[in-house]
Amino acid sequence: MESNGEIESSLSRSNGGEDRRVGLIFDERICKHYAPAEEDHPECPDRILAIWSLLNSSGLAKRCIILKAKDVEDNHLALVHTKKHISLIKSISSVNSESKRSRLAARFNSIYFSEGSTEAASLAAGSVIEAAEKVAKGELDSAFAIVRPPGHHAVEGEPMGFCLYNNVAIATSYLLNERRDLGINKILIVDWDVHHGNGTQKMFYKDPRVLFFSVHRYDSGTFYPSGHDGSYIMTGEDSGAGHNINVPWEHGRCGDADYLALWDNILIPVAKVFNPDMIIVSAGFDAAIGDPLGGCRITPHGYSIMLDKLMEFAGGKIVMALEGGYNLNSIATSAWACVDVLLHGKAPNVVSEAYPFASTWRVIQEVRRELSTYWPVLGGELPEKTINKTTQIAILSSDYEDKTEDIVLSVPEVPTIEDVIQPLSNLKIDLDSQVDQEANMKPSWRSELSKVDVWYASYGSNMKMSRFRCYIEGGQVEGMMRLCVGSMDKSKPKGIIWKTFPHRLFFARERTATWGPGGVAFLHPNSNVQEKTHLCLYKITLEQFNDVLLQENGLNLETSHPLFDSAALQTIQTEKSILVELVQRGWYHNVVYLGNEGDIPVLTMTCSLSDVDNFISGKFPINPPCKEYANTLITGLVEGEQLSEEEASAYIKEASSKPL
Ligand code: Q9C
Ligand code: ZN
Repeated sequence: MESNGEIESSLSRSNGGEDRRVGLIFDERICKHYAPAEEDHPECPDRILAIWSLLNSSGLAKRCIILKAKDVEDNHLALVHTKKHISLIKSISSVNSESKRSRLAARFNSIYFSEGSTEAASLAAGSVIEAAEKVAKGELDSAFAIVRPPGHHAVEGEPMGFCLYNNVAIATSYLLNERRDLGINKILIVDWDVHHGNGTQKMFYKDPRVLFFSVHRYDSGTFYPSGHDGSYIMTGEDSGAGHNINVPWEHGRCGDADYLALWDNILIPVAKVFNPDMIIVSAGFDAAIGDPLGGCRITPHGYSIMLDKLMEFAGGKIVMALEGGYNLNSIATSAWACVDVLLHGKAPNVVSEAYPFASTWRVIQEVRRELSTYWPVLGGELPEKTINKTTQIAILSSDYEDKTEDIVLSVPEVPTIEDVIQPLSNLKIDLDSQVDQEANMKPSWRSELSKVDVWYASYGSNMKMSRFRCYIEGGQVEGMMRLCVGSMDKSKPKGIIWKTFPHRLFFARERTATWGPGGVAFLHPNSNVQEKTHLCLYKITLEQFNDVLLQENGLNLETSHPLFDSAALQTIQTEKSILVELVQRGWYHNVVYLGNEGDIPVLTMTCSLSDVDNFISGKFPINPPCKEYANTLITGLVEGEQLSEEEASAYIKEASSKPL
């Protein structure tokens, strides 16, 4: 038995004993596993340093119980790995030429070795065991093993996908097989790494004591580790039938709304029935927003809600083990958000305005159907009104407070790295050079997106050519209360055409910075055959489209990332609309795809469906446009030879008065 005294004495709480006992395992020796210098590998030692630095500088680490890493014992490795695999990993430290190690590593899928790999792998596996054992004993309420190399791709007989030993599987097996005395008989493994946990799945595929849940990008079996092991039809075998749950996203860009829909409609209901004695999280942070490999969009706040929802099980006995995650800022802030939840067991309560993708509901329904024979709680269709709220990818946002400006830009409640990492001085991340680059040169997204054409479809004041030109060339026309900066690329539209679309035009909000008091135009994001709205289409580049989107939402053009990139352009053609989360507080943050003109996609920007709900309920005001604004629209329609002046006035009047 470990002495409780040792742990108690290392406790130092900053908030009067309200914190739960959270263990953190960190050990610098784990940095001795690194890729050959010329490789510039994403799975690098800085990952754990970034997390550790932020936990310290933010003050969270000192509220936790810090534990040193422990080496794994051979017999514990042997619970899930073959003798051959174990001796391979152990042999690496004695292979002392880099070229020999490279040749050895090349025999495996996505693996590198350094001289210190043996030690790091041993410490990673040993630490997750240590964390799990202390939580099982009740010496800790929960723990986070900040370890690498990661583990969930490693299979019985070989390393794979940056993983040497399967750390989580080893700890799980250890508790279930070697420490029956601790009373942990059922373990839920939640693998939220963006990649499928193929190794872990295999190890417990027939084991009913383990409920393995993995949510990952699948992309029809093309996303790493590729193949069909990550399919939802893989539900477990023999007595483990039903105890393997895969949720395979069809594409990237999934964010908080998608993951929360999944939590609420699959994971949490099943966890209630399974009633685990402990939860082990394969906590990769490569589904985080900003990750270079994942392409998903979970915010730190999203992670905190996902984790918080798990806290109601097993008396909060949660062990987190780091897996992937390759953007240093993203993994540090995500880990920070998780530790914060472990400490007080409550995620900040924020109302979600966002809806999942249509494809997310599709996947959730498929998984529910597949598993409902094992988990009756998943039986029955989801309510129409739930699954109809779709198509928008987004993050959580707070309520609109300020209704007096076009945009309400306030401090986001999710801390950015700038909010929390600023005080870090001992961190060797090359943040500065990145910032310099962004300040001095045109970011590369601009030249990339300047090669792509889109039709930007306008239904408001931009129908008037001279007004729209302010967004391209910069300027201010009659009735406008402020100057537009214009786009970076000031070249004229390559074409202009008019079309009508079956979407409702309406006017809402109280006043705008540009036009003063009165509502501004919105297009209902959903189509309706009863409606016929005139839109003026400008053929501009995707780069210019981004600059229009930025200006419409009151943002600065000096942005290091596009709001709407080529991937978004791909996605929107199946999803119909995309909520641009970076401008979630802007009014025109919903980009809607209206079809193709020739072979060029037609895009417009409007409010989100949830805003429409708020306009209907009266939470946000509906208002006719002010005179100057209405006149701009009318002259736009007249100059464009779409309607006579009388017809145009009647058209605007109808849109301003007809109930939504
Ligand atoms: N074309 C983890 O996140 N990618 N592993 C290889 C080869 C490997 C990710 C791409 C990604 C492994 C733990
Ligand atoms: Zn991963």
